[in-house]
This record gives sequence, C-alpha cells and structure tokens, in this order.
Amino acid sequence: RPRVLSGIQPTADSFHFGNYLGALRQWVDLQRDHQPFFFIADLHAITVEHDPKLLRERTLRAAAQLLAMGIDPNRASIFVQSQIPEHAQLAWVLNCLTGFGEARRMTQFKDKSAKQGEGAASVGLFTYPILQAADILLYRPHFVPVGEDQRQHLELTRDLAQRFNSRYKKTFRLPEPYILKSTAKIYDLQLVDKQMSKSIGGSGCVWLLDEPSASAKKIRSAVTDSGSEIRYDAEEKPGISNLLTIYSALSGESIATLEEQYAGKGYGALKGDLADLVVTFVTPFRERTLELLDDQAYLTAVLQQGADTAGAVAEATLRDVYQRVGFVAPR
Ligand code: AQP
Repeated sequence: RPRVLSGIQPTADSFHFGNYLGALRQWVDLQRDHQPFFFIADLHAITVEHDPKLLRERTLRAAAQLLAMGIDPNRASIFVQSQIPEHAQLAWVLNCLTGFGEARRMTQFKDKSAKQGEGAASVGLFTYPILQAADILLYRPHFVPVGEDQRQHLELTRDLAQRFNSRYKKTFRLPEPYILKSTAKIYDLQLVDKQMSKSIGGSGCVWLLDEPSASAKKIRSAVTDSGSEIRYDAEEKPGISNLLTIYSALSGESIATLEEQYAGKGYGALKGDLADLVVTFVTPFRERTLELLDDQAYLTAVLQQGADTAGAVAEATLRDVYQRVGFVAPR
C-alpha cells in the first residue's frame, strides 16, 4: 500500500474548519487504502513563543481530535514529533544541503515573520520548512495530504530529496503533494482575503471544539458580499463562495446543485442551513473528543504505539542517511 504522511501543529485548543477541510478529512479518507503516518508537530509549535503547559495539553487534545475524527490507530500510526529524535537529526543534515537564499524564498516565513519583524523571528521559524522536509522524507511517503499553503514547502522537500539522492545515493522518495482543489484554501469568515488560521482566530475562525451554538453564530454572521445572488465567484463574491465551498464539502452536494437549490433565496437562508449543517457535524465530534480526553491512559497508549511504528521506520532511514553522508558507525 502506498504510504501517506502528514502533520498538524498543536498550536490552539482546537483545530478549525480550514484544517479539517483542507487536510484532516483527507487523512481520514486516505487511511483506508494507504499506509498512514500522522503526527502532531510539537517541534514546529515552539518556533513561535509558547506556553509549555499549554503545549503539552494541546498535544493530547490534538491526538483526541484526530481519533474523534475517525483516524483509526489500528490503521494509522499517530505519533508526537518530539518523541522521534530522527526528525531533528535529519533536519540538521538537510539544513546543510539548503541554500540560505533558497530558504529565504519561503513565503510562509515572510508572512509569519512580518508580524513581529524579521529580526525578532526565531531561526527555528526560518528553518521550519527544512524540519518539515525531514518530517516527510524520513518516512518515504508517496503522498502528503495538505492545504494549498504548504505547496511551496512540498516543492522544497522534493528539491532537497533530489539533491541528497544525486549527491550521495538514491535514498529518498520524491513525495507528491495531495491537495484537494475544492477545499485547498478555506478563508476566514470575516477577513475574506485571508485563510482561516489558528493565529488569526477571532470571529472569522470556526473551531471544531467550540460550543456548537457559537459556531452557528459565526456562520450566521459571516461577511457576505454586495448583491443578493447565491453564486460561486471567488473574485466578485469571495464571502459567499467560501460559504458554498464549506457547504458543499460538508453536505457532499456539488456547488452547481447548491446554486440551483438557493436560486431566488437570500444569503440568510444559505447561512442558516449551513449553520445547521455545522452544528450537526461538530456536536458528536466535540462529545467524542471530550470523552477521549477523559481517558488519558488510552491516548498515551495510542501515541506510544504510533511512536513505536514510526520510530522503527525513522531509525532505518536515518541510519542510511548517516552512513551515506560519511559519519562513522553509530555507537
Ligand atoms: N484555511 C485553511 N484552508 C485549507 N487548509 C488549511 N490548513 C491550515 N489552514 C487551512 C492545513 O491544515 C494543515 C495543518 O496545518 P498547521 O498545523 O500547519 O496549521 P497552521 O498553519 O498552524 O494553521 P493555521 O491555522 O494557518 O496556523 P497559523 O496561524 O499558525 O499559520 C496543513 O495541511 C495546512 O495546509
């Protein structure tokens, strides 16, 4: 079975609909006929200022959410990045293969560092995509299910794999991004030109673990566009188009069917129905997550089992890498 690998940062108490529709839903689907490795990216989470106690809590909350969503620990290895030291070890080797200018071109660093000023951003934030390349290449996956914002990082990952393979010996598989066009970028419900994001949060971000009534309220107060026609047009009607995207993904109805269904109806009707759909989705998800959080022994056991499987794969890859770059045999 082809391998898939992906990760998510435990940087908030809850995942949001952008994470879910852009990436996590594909994780659930792909686990059926692939060999999946899914990890919680806590090493990435410390590239920005964080609270240690919260990070530990959020790591377990992330695991609980993945299970509640339907990731099956008997099919998928679910693990915590920091428990597999090979991620950081391979990242060092890849750091030494990456050009400074090449790393500088990563737009996510430009965006994220712009908030605090480049001088104040950590070197970890700068080398984030190189650690991400290590996360991926260690497991030699065929596909990496992610949102559109990760495309550039995937390209860097492929470049580094290719460079290592040609400089030393064929070691890494060149992974393909798995990006579903329809949901590759879910936008903030208030700032319709920004992608929904954990760090923006606020009333434009719909969290999976919010009180369902709070999520419904956010949908009903989403910014919409001038005019009243319900039609998908990302340029002219970004607000309505984003709601149609979310609606279509959650209901399984095509956008064309929804346009037909809402012909002649107002924005309020669409928002009200979408709010109901969101409540139907998040209510059982939230209950299941909270139940799982009450069973920390189970969560820890799942993560231990995931780390055992992932650790064996990572160790074998790193052994090849260290041998090929010319390090003496491990002690
Ligand atoms: N708005 C989005 N639309 C589609 N996909 C998205 N992803 C994130 N936001 C959207 C995808 O979710 C996966 C997990 O990404 P992450 O943990 O790196 O998430 P993130 O970047 O921390 O999420 P945010 O919300 O964007 O956080 P900040 O504010 O820190 O940048 C990835 O596959 C990502 O593509």
